[in-house]
Amino acid sequence: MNRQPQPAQKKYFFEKGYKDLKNTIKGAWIRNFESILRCRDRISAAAEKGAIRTILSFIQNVFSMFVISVCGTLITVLISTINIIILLVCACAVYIVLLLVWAIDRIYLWKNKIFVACDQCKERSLIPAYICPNCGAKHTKLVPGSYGIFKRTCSGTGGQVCGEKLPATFFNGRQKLAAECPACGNPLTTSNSSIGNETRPICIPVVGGRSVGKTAFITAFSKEFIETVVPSKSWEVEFYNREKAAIYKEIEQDYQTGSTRMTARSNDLNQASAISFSFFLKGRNLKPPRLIHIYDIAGEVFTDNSENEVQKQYEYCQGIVLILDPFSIPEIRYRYEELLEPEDIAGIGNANINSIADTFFNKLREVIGLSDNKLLNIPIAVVINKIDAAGLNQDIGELAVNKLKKKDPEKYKDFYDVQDYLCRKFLIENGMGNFVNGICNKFKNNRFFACSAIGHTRDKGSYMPKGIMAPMEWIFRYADPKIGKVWRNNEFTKVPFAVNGMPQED
Ligand SMILES: Nc1nc2c(ncn2[C@@H]2O[C@H](COP(=O)(O)OP(=O)(O)OP(=O)(O)O)[C@@H](O)[C@H]2O)c(=O)[nH]1
Ligand SMILES: [Mg+2]
Ligand SMILES: [Zn+2]
Ligand SMILES: [Zn+2]
Repeated sequence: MNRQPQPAQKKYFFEKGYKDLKNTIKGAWIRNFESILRCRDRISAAAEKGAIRTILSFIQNVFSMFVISVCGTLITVLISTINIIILLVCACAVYIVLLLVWAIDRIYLWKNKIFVACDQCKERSLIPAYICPNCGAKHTKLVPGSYGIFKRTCSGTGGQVCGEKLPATFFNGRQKLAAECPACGNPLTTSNSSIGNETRPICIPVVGGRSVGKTAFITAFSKEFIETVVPSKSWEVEFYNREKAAIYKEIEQDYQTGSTRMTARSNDLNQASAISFSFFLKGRNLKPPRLIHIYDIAGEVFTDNSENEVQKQYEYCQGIVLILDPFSIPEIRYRYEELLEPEDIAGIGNANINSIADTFFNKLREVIGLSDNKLLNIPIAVVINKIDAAGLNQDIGELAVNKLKKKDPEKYKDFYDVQDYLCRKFLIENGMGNFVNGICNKFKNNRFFACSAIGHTRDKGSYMPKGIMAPMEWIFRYADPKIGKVWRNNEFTKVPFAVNGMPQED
Protein backbone atom coordinates (compact mmCIF):
# COMPACT_ATOMS: atom_id res chain seq x y z
CA MET A 1 0.00 0.00 0.00
CA ASN A 2 2.93 2.31 0.66
CA ARG A 3 4.96 2.49 -2.49
CA GLN A 4 6.70 5.81 -1.90
CA PRO A 5 9.44 5.61 0.74
CA GLN A 6 8.36 7.58 3.77
CA PRO A 7 10.45 9.31 6.43
CA ALA A 8 9.30 6.77 9.00
CA GLN A 9 10.30 3.47 10.52
CA LYS A 10 8.75 0.30 9.12
CA LYS A 11 6.88 -1.72 11.67
CA TYR A 12 8.27 -5.00 13.08
CA PHE A 13 6.06 -7.31 11.03
CA PHE A 14 6.91 -5.53 7.79
CA GLU A 15 10.69 -5.67 7.89
CA LYS A 16 12.54 -6.49 11.09
CA GLY A 17 10.39 -9.51 11.96
CA TYR A 18 11.55 -11.33 8.85
CA LYS A 19 15.17 -10.32 9.35
CA ASP A 20 15.05 -11.63 12.92
CA LEU A 21 13.50 -14.89 11.75
CA LYS A 22 16.14 -15.31 9.06
CA ASN A 23 18.92 -14.65 11.55
CA THR A 24 17.52 -17.07 14.12
CA ILE A 25 17.18 -19.90 11.61
CA LYS A 26 20.54 -19.16 10.05
CA GLY A 27 22.12 -19.06 13.54
CA ALA A 28 20.67 -22.46 14.47
CA TRP A 29 21.99 -24.09 11.31
CA ILE A 30 25.40 -22.49 11.78
CA ARG A 31 25.59 -23.71 15.38
CA ASN A 32 24.66 -27.19 14.22
CA PHE A 33 27.33 -27.15 11.56
CA GLU A 34 29.90 -25.77 14.00
CA SER A 35 29.22 -28.65 16.42
CA ILE A 36 29.92 -31.11 13.60
CA LEU A 37 33.13 -29.27 12.80
CA ARG A 38 34.14 -29.47 16.44
CA CYS A 39 33.73 -33.29 16.38
CA ARG A 40 35.92 -33.42 13.28
CA ASP A 41 38.56 -31.33 15.05
CA ARG A 42 38.48 -33.60 18.07
CA ILE A 43 39.20 -36.64 15.85
CA SER A 44 42.13 -34.82 14.27
CA ALA A 45 43.45 -33.87 17.71
CA ALA A 46 43.18 -37.46 18.96
CA ALA A 47 45.25 -38.71 15.99
CA GLU A 48 48.37 -37.39 17.70
CA LYS A 49 47.73 -39.37 20.92
CA GLY A 50 48.13 -42.96 19.79
CA ALA A 51 46.09 -45.46 17.80
CA ILE A 52 43.68 -46.62 20.51
CA ARG A 53 42.64 -43.13 21.54
CA THR A 54 42.26 -42.23 17.90
CA ILE A 55 39.92 -45.16 17.32
CA LEU A 56 37.91 -44.41 20.48
CA SER A 57 37.68 -40.73 19.66
CA PHE A 58 36.76 -41.60 16.08
CA ILE A 59 33.89 -43.85 17.18
CA GLN A 60 32.69 -41.40 19.81
CA ASN A 61 32.82 -38.35 17.55
CA VAL A 62 31.38 -40.01 14.47
CA PHE A 63 28.49 -41.07 16.67
CA SER A 64 28.16 -37.50 17.95
CA MET A 65 28.26 -36.20 14.39
CA PHE A 66 25.53 -38.62 13.43
CA VAL A 67 23.37 -37.63 16.40
CA ILE A 68 23.95 -33.92 15.75
CA SER A 69 23.18 -34.11 12.06
CA VAL A 70 20.04 -36.22 12.53
CA CYS A 71 18.59 -34.98 15.82
CA GLY A 72 20.07 -31.49 15.64
CA THR A 73 18.71 -31.04 12.16
CA LEU A 74 15.32 -32.35 13.18
CA ILE A 75 15.19 -30.06 16.20
CA THR A 76 16.40 -27.07 14.15
CA VAL A 77 13.80 -27.78 11.48
CA LEU A 78 11.14 -28.13 14.13
CA ILE A 79 12.09 -24.95 15.97
CA SER A 80 12.43 -23.02 12.69
CA THR A 81 9.00 -24.20 11.58
CA ILE A 82 7.44 -23.18 14.90
CA ASN A 83 9.23 -19.87 14.63
CA ILE A 84 7.93 -19.31 11.10
CA ILE A 85 4.41 -20.32 12.06
CA ILE A 86 4.31 -18.01 15.08
CA LEU A 87 5.65 -15.14 13.02
CA LEU A 88 3.18 -15.78 10.18
CA VAL A 89 0.21 -16.06 12.53
CA CYS A 90 1.12 -12.83 14.29
CA ALA A 91 1.89 -11.15 10.95
CA CYS A 92 -1.44 -12.33 9.50
CA ALA A 93 -3.30 -10.91 12.47
CA VAL A 94 -1.46 -7.62 12.02
CA TYR A 95 -2.14 -7.63 8.26
CA ILE A 96 -5.83 -8.27 8.82
CA VAL A 97 -6.09 -5.39 11.28
CA LEU A 98 -4.11 -3.23 8.84
CA LEU A 99 -6.35 -4.13 5.95
CA LEU A 100 -9.46 -3.37 7.99
CA VAL A 101 -8.21 -0.01 9.25
CA TRP A 102 -6.91 0.90 5.79
CA ALA A 103 -10.25 0.00 4.25
CA ILE A 104 -12.19 1.96 6.88
CA ASP A 105 -10.01 4.98 6.19
CA ARG A 106 -10.43 4.66 2.41
CA ILE A 107 -14.18 4.12 2.64
CA TYR A 108 -14.49 7.20 4.85
CA LEU A 109 -12.59 9.30 2.30
CA TRP A 110 -14.50 7.85 -0.62
CA LYS A 111 -17.96 7.99 0.94
CA ASN A 112 -17.52 11.57 2.05
CA LYS A 113 -16.01 12.50 -1.32
CA ILE A 114 -12.96 13.90 0.43
CA PHE A 115 -9.97 14.87 -1.67
CA VAL A 116 -7.54 17.73 -2.16
CA ALA A 117 -8.14 20.13 -5.03
CA CYS A 118 -5.03 22.33 -4.97
CA ASP A 119 -6.06 25.94 -5.53
CA GLN A 120 -2.70 26.68 -7.14
CA CYS A 121 -1.70 23.82 -9.46
CA LYS A 122 -5.29 22.41 -9.60
CA GLU A 123 -3.98 18.87 -9.16
CA ARG A 124 -6.29 16.42 -7.45
CA SER A 125 -4.86 14.22 -4.68
CA LEU A 126 -6.53 11.80 -2.32
CA ILE A 127 -4.93 13.25 0.80
CA PRO A 128 -2.35 16.02 1.16
CA ALA A 129 1.30 15.60 2.07
CA TYR A 130 1.37 15.96 5.85
CA ILE A 131 4.18 17.75 7.65
CA CYS A 132 5.72 16.40 10.85
CA PRO A 133 5.07 19.08 13.50
CA ASN A 134 8.41 18.31 15.15
CA CYS A 135 10.93 18.16 12.29
CA GLY A 136 9.04 19.26 9.17
CA ALA A 137 9.54 15.97 7.30
CA LYS A 138 6.98 15.42 4.53
CA HIS A 139 4.80 12.34 4.77
CA THR A 140 3.20 11.96 1.37
CA LYS A 141 1.17 8.85 2.19
CA LEU A 142 0.04 9.17 5.76
CA VAL A 143 -2.34 6.22 5.65
CA PRO A 144 -2.43 2.91 7.54
CA GLY A 145 0.39 0.79 6.12
CA SER A 146 3.72 -0.84 6.74
CA TYR A 147 4.91 2.21 8.69
CA GLY A 148 2.14 1.83 11.20
CA ILE A 149 -1.54 1.06 11.33
CA PHE A 150 -2.82 3.81 13.60
CA LYS A 151 0.32 5.88 14.07
CA ARG A 152 3.70 6.05 12.50
CA THR A 153 7.00 7.15 14.00
CA CYS A 154 8.69 9.91 12.04
CA SER A 155 12.30 9.09 11.32
CA GLY A 156 13.25 12.72 10.69
CA THR A 157 14.68 14.59 7.78
CA GLY A 158 18.20 15.54 6.68
CA GLY A 159 19.97 13.14 9.00
CA GLN A 160 18.09 14.40 12.07
CA VAL A 161 16.38 11.80 14.21
CA CYS A 162 12.80 12.71 15.09
CA GLY A 163 10.65 10.06 16.76
CA GLU A 164 7.41 12.05 16.61
CA LYS A 165 4.33 9.86 16.49
CA LEU A 166 1.98 10.92 13.69
CA PRO A 167 -1.67 9.80 13.43
CA ALA A 168 -2.26 7.85 10.23
CA THR A 169 -6.05 7.75 10.01
CA PHE A 170 -8.97 10.14 9.85
CA PHE A 171 -10.23 9.10 13.29
CA ASN A 172 -7.16 9.91 15.32
CA GLY A 173 -6.45 13.39 14.08
CA ARG A 174 -4.46 13.09 10.84
CA GLN A 175 -6.34 16.00 9.22
CA LYS A 176 -5.28 18.35 12.00
CA LEU A 177 -1.61 18.22 10.95
CA ALA A 178 -0.22 20.96 8.74
CA ALA A 179 -0.22 19.93 5.10
CA GLU A 180 0.74 20.87 1.60
CA CYS A 181 -0.18 19.91 -1.95
CA PRO A 182 1.82 16.78 -2.82
CA ALA A 183 2.13 17.95 -6.42
CA CYS A 184 3.35 21.55 -6.04
CA GLY A 185 4.12 22.08 -2.36
CA ASN A 186 1.51 24.82 -1.99
CA PRO A 187 0.77 25.06 1.74
CA LEU A 188 -2.80 24.11 2.56
CA THR A 189 -4.54 25.28 5.68
CA THR A 190 -2.55 24.65 8.81
CA SER A 191 -3.25 22.81 11.99
CA ASN A 192 -4.61 26.10 13.40
CA SER A 193 -7.75 25.66 11.43
CA SER A 194 -10.57 24.09 13.35
CA ILE A 195 -11.53 22.36 10.14
CA GLY A 196 -8.47 20.37 9.20
CA ASN A 197 -7.29 19.26 5.80
CA GLU A 198 -9.79 16.58 4.91
CA THR A 199 -12.82 18.33 3.51
CA ARG A 200 -15.16 17.78 0.62
CA PRO A 201 -14.27 20.17 -2.20
CA ILE A 202 -16.97 21.60 -4.43
CA CYS A 203 -15.34 23.06 -7.49
CA ILE A 204 -17.16 25.33 -9.90
CA PRO A 205 -15.24 27.03 -12.70
CA VAL A 206 -16.81 30.18 -14.14
CA VAL A 207 -15.71 30.40 -17.76
CA GLY A 208 -16.30 32.66 -20.74
CA GLY A 209 -14.55 35.16 -23.02
CA ARG A 210 -12.92 38.43 -22.05
CA SER A 211 -15.22 40.95 -20.32
CA VAL A 212 -18.34 38.80 -20.33
CA GLY A 213 -18.70 39.45 -16.61
CA LYS A 214 -17.18 36.39 -14.94
CA THR A 215 -15.57 38.39 -12.15
CA ALA A 216 -18.76 40.42 -11.71
CA PHE A 217 -20.77 37.18 -11.49
CA ILE A 218 -18.43 35.71 -8.86
CA THR A 219 -18.46 39.00 -6.92
CA ALA A 220 -22.25 39.10 -6.89
CA PHE A 221 -22.64 35.42 -6.07
CA SER A 222 -20.05 35.33 -3.28
CA LYS A 223 -21.39 38.39 -1.54
CA GLU A 224 -25.05 37.33 -1.77
CA PHE A 225 -24.33 33.73 -0.86
CA ILE A 226 -22.18 34.56 2.16
CA GLU A 227 -24.37 37.38 3.42
CA THR A 228 -27.84 36.09 2.65
CA VAL A 229 -27.99 32.37 1.91
CA VAL A 230 -25.46 31.17 4.51
CA PRO A 231 -27.03 32.81 7.58
CA SER A 232 -30.56 31.89 6.46
CA LYS A 233 -29.57 28.20 6.44
CA SER A 234 -27.68 28.43 9.76
CA TRP A 235 -24.45 27.60 7.97
CA GLU A 236 -21.13 29.26 8.64
CA VAL A 237 -18.34 30.39 6.38
CA GLU A 238 -14.63 30.39 7.08
CA PHE A 239 -12.17 31.67 4.49
CA TYR A 240 -9.68 29.14 3.25
CA ASN A 241 -6.64 31.29 4.04
CA ARG A 242 -5.54 34.89 4.34
CA GLU A 243 -5.24 35.33 0.59
CA LYS A 244 -8.87 34.29 0.08
CA ALA A 245 -10.00 36.56 2.91
CA ALA A 246 -8.26 39.41 1.08
CA ILE A 247 -10.12 38.48 -2.12
CA TYR A 248 -13.37 38.75 -0.20
CA LYS A 249 -12.38 42.23 1.02
CA GLU A 250 -11.99 43.23 -2.65
CA ILE A 251 -15.29 41.56 -3.48
CA GLU A 252 -17.02 43.60 -0.78
CA GLN A 253 -15.42 46.80 -2.08
CA ASP A 254 -16.31 46.10 -5.70
CA TYR A 255 -19.81 45.15 -4.67
CA GLN A 256 -20.25 48.48 -2.96
CA THR A 257 -18.93 50.59 -5.81
CA GLY A 258 -20.34 48.48 -8.63
CA SER A 259 -17.01 47.81 -10.29
CA THR A 260 -14.97 44.74 -11.20
CA ARG A 261 -11.28 44.11 -11.37
CA MET A 262 -9.84 43.08 -14.70
CA THR A 263 -8.66 39.52 -14.24
CA ALA A 264 -5.18 39.36 -15.69
CA ARG A 265 -3.42 36.25 -16.78
CA SER A 266 -0.19 36.70 -14.93
CA ASN A 267 2.90 36.89 -17.12
CA ASP A 268 4.75 35.08 -14.38
CA LEU A 269 4.35 31.49 -15.49
CA ASN A 270 4.58 30.33 -11.90
CA GLN A 271 1.38 32.17 -11.09
CA ALA A 272 -1.92 30.46 -11.73
CA SER A 273 -4.17 31.60 -14.61
CA ALA A 274 -7.28 30.62 -12.72
CA ILE A 275 -7.67 32.18 -9.29
CA SER A 276 -10.03 30.44 -6.97
CA PHE A 277 -12.13 32.17 -4.38
CA SER A 278 -12.28 29.47 -1.74
CA PHE A 279 -14.15 29.18 1.51
CA PHE A 280 -15.28 26.49 3.90
CA LEU A 281 -18.95 25.97 4.40
CA LYS A 282 -19.77 24.50 7.79
CA GLY A 283 -23.08 23.45 9.21
CA ARG A 284 -24.85 20.79 11.19
CA ASN A 285 -25.73 18.71 8.13
CA LEU A 286 -22.40 19.40 6.44
CA LYS A 287 -19.97 16.82 7.76
CA PRO A 288 -17.20 16.92 6.68
CA PRO A 289 -17.17 20.66 5.98
CA ARG A 290 -17.34 21.65 2.32
CA LEU A 291 -14.54 23.57 0.68
CA ILE A 292 -16.08 25.66 -2.07
CA HIS A 293 -13.72 26.68 -4.86
CA ILE A 294 -15.12 29.14 -7.41
CA TYR A 295 -12.58 29.56 -10.19
CA ASP A 296 -12.19 32.89 -11.92
CA ILE A 297 -10.15 32.59 -15.06
CA ALA A 298 -8.88 35.40 -17.27
CA GLY A 299 -11.00 35.45 -20.44
CA GLU A 300 -7.90 35.87 -22.57
CA VAL A 301 -7.07 32.25 -21.82
CA PHE A 302 -9.91 31.39 -24.21
CA THR A 303 -9.09 34.02 -26.84
CA ASP A 304 -5.32 33.61 -26.96
CA ASN A 305 -5.46 29.95 -26.05
CA SER A 306 -2.74 30.48 -23.48
CA GLU A 307 -2.69 29.50 -19.86
CA ASN A 308 -0.02 29.04 -17.25
CA GLU A 309 -1.33 25.80 -15.81
CA VAL A 310 -3.51 23.02 -17.16
CA GLN A 311 -6.98 23.58 -15.73
CA LYS A 312 -7.20 20.17 -14.10
CA GLN A 313 -10.28 21.24 -12.16
CA TYR A 314 -12.37 20.49 -15.28
CA GLU A 315 -11.68 16.86 -14.57
CA TYR A 316 -13.20 16.81 -11.11
CA CYS A 317 -15.43 19.90 -10.97
CA GLN A 318 -19.08 19.32 -10.12
CA GLY A 319 -20.54 21.98 -12.40
CA ILE A 320 -19.57 24.69 -14.86
CA VAL A 321 -20.94 28.20 -15.32
CA LEU A 322 -20.46 29.47 -18.86
CA ILE A 323 -21.10 33.21 -19.04
CA LEU A 324 -22.04 34.95 -22.29
CA ASP A 325 -22.00 38.64 -23.11
CA PRO A 326 -25.04 39.06 -25.38
CA PHE A 327 -23.55 42.23 -26.85
CA SER A 328 -20.61 40.32 -28.24
CA ILE A 329 -23.08 38.67 -30.64
CA PRO A 330 -22.89 40.86 -33.80
CA GLU A 331 -26.68 40.80 -34.51
CA ILE A 332 -27.52 41.90 -31.00
CA ARG A 333 -24.82 44.50 -30.83
CA TYR A 334 -25.99 46.18 -34.08
CA ARG A 335 -29.58 46.13 -32.97
CA TYR A 336 -29.04 47.55 -29.49
CA GLU A 337 -25.82 49.54 -29.64
CA GLU A 338 -27.49 52.93 -29.56
CA LEU A 339 -29.38 51.99 -26.41
CA LEU A 340 -26.17 51.17 -24.55
CA GLU A 341 -24.36 53.48 -22.12
CA PRO A 342 -20.79 54.42 -23.12
CA GLU A 343 -19.44 52.36 -20.17
CA ASP A 344 -21.38 49.37 -21.43
CA ILE A 345 -20.02 49.75 -24.95
CA ALA A 346 -16.51 49.98 -23.52
CA GLY A 347 -17.14 46.81 -21.52
CA ILE A 348 -18.27 44.63 -24.42
CA GLY A 349 -16.15 41.56 -24.94
CA ASN A 350 -15.24 41.32 -28.61
CA ALA A 351 -14.38 37.68 -28.77
CA ASN A 352 -16.57 35.44 -30.87
CA ILE A 353 -18.69 33.17 -28.67
CA ASN A 354 -18.38 30.23 -31.04
CA SER A 355 -14.61 30.31 -31.05
CA ILE A 356 -14.52 30.75 -27.27
CA ALA A 357 -16.82 27.76 -26.90
CA ASP A 358 -14.61 25.72 -29.26
CA THR A 359 -11.49 26.60 -27.30
CA PHE A 360 -13.27 25.69 -24.09
CA PHE A 361 -14.53 22.35 -25.45
CA ASN A 362 -11.01 21.56 -26.67
CA LYS A 363 -9.54 22.32 -23.27
CA LEU A 364 -12.15 20.10 -21.65
CA ARG A 365 -11.31 17.37 -24.08
CA GLU A 366 -7.60 17.66 -23.33
CA VAL A 367 -8.13 17.53 -19.58
CA ILE A 368 -10.89 14.92 -19.41
CA GLY A 369 -9.74 12.91 -22.40
CA LEU A 370 -13.19 13.18 -23.90
CA SER A 371 -14.01 11.78 -27.28
CA ASP A 372 -15.88 14.02 -29.70
CA ASN A 373 -19.24 12.37 -29.37
CA LYS A 374 -19.21 11.49 -25.70
CA LEU A 375 -21.75 13.35 -23.59
CA LEU A 376 -20.57 14.90 -20.37
CA ASN A 377 -22.55 14.44 -17.19
CA ILE A 378 -21.37 17.60 -15.44
CA PRO A 379 -24.17 20.17 -15.23
CA ILE A 380 -23.45 23.30 -17.21
CA ALA A 381 -25.32 26.56 -16.65
CA VAL A 382 -25.14 28.84 -19.68
CA VAL A 383 -25.75 32.31 -18.33
CA ILE A 384 -26.51 35.31 -20.53
CA ASN A 385 -25.25 38.28 -18.51
CA LYS A 386 -25.83 42.06 -18.68
CA ILE A 387 -29.57 41.83 -19.31
CA ASP A 388 -30.03 45.13 -17.48
CA ALA A 389 -28.56 46.85 -20.53
CA ALA A 390 -30.56 47.92 -23.58
CA GLY A 391 -33.74 46.47 -22.15
CA LEU A 392 -32.77 42.83 -22.70
CA ASN A 393 -34.74 42.08 -19.58
CA GLN A 394 -37.81 42.37 -21.79
CA ASP A 395 -36.48 39.63 -24.09
CA ILE A 396 -35.15 37.04 -21.67
CA GLY A 397 -35.35 38.45 -18.13
CA GLU A 398 -37.98 38.23 -15.43
CA LEU A 399 -40.26 40.61 -17.35
CA ALA A 400 -40.27 38.43 -20.45
CA VAL A 401 -40.75 35.22 -18.48
CA ASN A 402 -43.68 36.57 -16.50
CA LYS A 403 -45.26 37.98 -19.63
CA LEU A 404 -45.17 34.60 -21.33
CA LYS A 405 -46.39 32.78 -18.24
CA LYS A 406 -49.34 35.15 -18.04
CA LYS A 407 -50.12 34.78 -21.71
CA ASP A 408 -50.36 31.02 -21.70
CA PRO A 409 -50.25 29.66 -18.13
CA GLU A 410 -51.11 26.14 -19.33
CA LYS A 411 -48.07 25.87 -21.57
CA TYR A 412 -45.60 28.03 -19.65
CA LYS A 413 -45.71 26.89 -16.06
CA ASP A 414 -42.24 26.86 -14.62
CA PHE A 415 -40.26 30.10 -14.35
CA TYR A 416 -36.83 28.59 -15.09
CA ASP A 417 -38.12 26.35 -17.85
CA VAL A 418 -39.58 29.43 -19.54
CA GLN A 419 -36.35 31.35 -19.07
CA ASP A 420 -34.38 28.42 -20.45
CA TYR A 421 -36.69 28.33 -23.47
CA LEU A 422 -36.49 32.10 -24.03
CA CYS A 423 -32.68 32.15 -23.77
CA ARG A 424 -32.24 29.32 -26.28
CA LYS A 425 -34.71 30.95 -28.64
CA PHE A 426 -32.99 34.30 -28.25
CA LEU A 427 -29.57 32.82 -29.04
CA ILE A 428 -30.82 30.72 -31.95
CA GLU A 429 -32.67 33.66 -33.49
CA ASN A 430 -29.52 35.72 -33.28
CA GLY A 431 -27.31 33.36 -35.22
CA MET A 432 -26.04 31.29 -32.29
CA GLY A 433 -27.79 28.05 -33.22
CA ASN A 434 -24.51 26.22 -33.63
CA PHE A 435 -23.38 27.25 -30.20
CA VAL A 436 -26.62 26.13 -28.50
CA ASN A 437 -26.47 22.87 -30.40
CA GLY A 438 -22.83 22.39 -29.43
CA ILE A 439 -23.72 22.73 -25.75
CA CYS A 440 -26.55 20.19 -26.07
CA ASN A 441 -24.31 17.80 -27.96
CA LYS A 442 -21.60 17.88 -25.33
CA PHE A 443 -23.46 18.27 -22.05
CA LYS A 444 -26.32 16.00 -21.14
CA ASN A 445 -27.38 18.27 -18.31
CA ASN A 446 -27.55 21.85 -19.51
CA ARG A 447 -29.72 24.79 -18.58
CA PHE A 448 -29.84 28.36 -19.88
CA PHE A 449 -30.28 31.34 -17.59
CA ALA A 450 -30.31 35.12 -17.93
CA CYS A 451 -28.79 37.42 -15.33
CA SER A 452 -27.38 40.80 -14.59
CA ALA A 453 -24.40 40.45 -12.31
CA ILE A 454 -23.96 44.12 -11.48
CA GLY A 455 -27.61 44.99 -12.09
CA HIS A 456 -26.75 48.18 -13.93
CA THR A 457 -23.95 49.86 -15.83
CA ARG A 458 -20.62 49.62 -14.01
CA ASP A 459 -19.54 52.16 -11.39
CA LYS A 460 -23.09 53.40 -10.89
CA GLY A 461 -23.42 52.43 -7.25
CA SER A 462 -23.70 49.19 -5.35
CA TYR A 463 -24.38 45.90 -7.14
CA MET A 464 -28.04 45.00 -7.56
CA PRO A 465 -27.65 41.52 -9.00
CA LYS A 466 -30.55 39.74 -10.71
CA GLY A 467 -30.72 36.08 -11.54
CA ILE A 468 -27.23 35.13 -10.37
CA MET A 469 -28.24 32.78 -7.56
CA ALA A 470 -30.49 30.47 -9.58
CA PRO A 471 -27.75 29.06 -11.84
CA MET A 472 -25.53 28.41 -8.81
CA GLU A 473 -28.37 26.90 -6.82
CA TRP A 474 -29.12 24.62 -9.76
CA ILE A 475 -25.46 23.49 -9.94
CA PHE A 476 -25.21 22.98 -6.18
CA ARG A 477 -28.23 20.74 -6.31
CA TYR A 478 -26.22 18.27 -8.39
CA ALA A 479 -22.86 19.00 -6.80
CA ASP A 480 -23.97 18.31 -3.26
CA PRO A 481 -27.42 16.89 -2.50
CA LYS A 482 -27.06 17.77 1.21
CA ILE A 483 -26.60 21.44 0.36
CA GLY A 484 -29.31 21.13 -2.28
CA LYS A 485 -31.76 19.78 0.27
CA VAL A 486 -31.40 22.87 2.46
CA TRP A 487 -30.76 25.52 -0.17
CA ARG A 488 -34.06 25.30 -1.98
CA ASN A 489 -35.19 28.79 -2.85
CA ASN A 490 -36.18 27.61 -6.34
CA GLU A 491 -37.40 24.45 -7.95
CA PHE A 492 -35.95 23.15 -11.21
CA THR A 493 -37.37 20.51 -13.48
CA LYS A 494 -35.15 18.12 -15.36
CA VAL A 495 -34.29 19.63 -18.72
CA PRO A 496 -35.61 17.25 -21.38
CA PHE A 497 -33.63 15.96 -24.33
CA ALA A 498 -32.96 18.73 -26.85
CA VAL A 499 -33.25 18.58 -30.64
CA ASN A 500 -31.51 21.39 -32.52
CA GLY A 501 -30.82 23.06 -29.22
CA MET A 502 -34.45 23.21 -28.10
CA PRO A 503 -35.83 20.93 -25.38
CA GLN A 504 -38.55 18.64 -26.72
CA GLU A 505 -41.89 18.26 -25.04
CA ASP A 506 -43.17 14.77 -24.60
N1 LIG B 1 -24.44 46.58 -17.71
C1 LIG B 1 -23.73 45.61 -17.16
N2 LIG B 1 -22.44 45.50 -17.40
C2 LIG B 1 -21.76 44.48 -16.86
C3 LIG B 1 -22.38 43.53 -16.02
N3 LIG B 1 -21.45 42.64 -15.62
C4 LIG B 1 -20.30 43.02 -16.20
N4 LIG B 1 -20.48 44.13 -16.94
C5 LIG B 1 -19.47 44.86 -17.74
O1 LIG B 1 -18.54 43.95 -18.24
C6 LIG B 1 -17.24 44.37 -17.90
C7 LIG B 1 -16.38 43.20 -17.63
O2 LIG B 1 -16.80 42.53 -16.48
P1 LIG B 1 -15.85 41.53 -15.73
O3 LIG B 1 -16.63 40.92 -14.64
O4 LIG B 1 -14.59 42.19 -15.37
O5 LIG B 1 -15.60 40.50 -16.88
P2 LIG B 1 -14.67 39.20 -16.90
O6 LIG B 1 -15.41 38.17 -17.63
O7 LIG B 1 -14.19 38.89 -15.55
O8 LIG B 1 -13.47 39.68 -17.82
P3 LIG B 1 -11.93 39.20 -17.83
O9 LIG B 1 -11.55 38.99 -16.42
O10 LIG B 1 -11.23 40.31 -18.47
O11 LIG B 1 -11.89 37.97 -18.65
C8 LIG B 1 -17.43 45.27 -16.69
O12 LIG B 1 -16.46 46.24 -16.62
C9 LIG B 1 -18.77 45.90 -16.93
O13 LIG B 1 -18.61 47.04 -17.72
C10 LIG B 1 -23.77 43.68 -15.77
O14 LIG B 1 -24.40 42.90 -15.07
N5 LIG B 1 -24.39 44.72 -16.38
MG1 LIG C 1 -12.47 38.69 -14.68
ZN1 LIG D 1 -0.67 22.05 -5.99
ZN1 LIG E 1 9.51 14.36 12.40
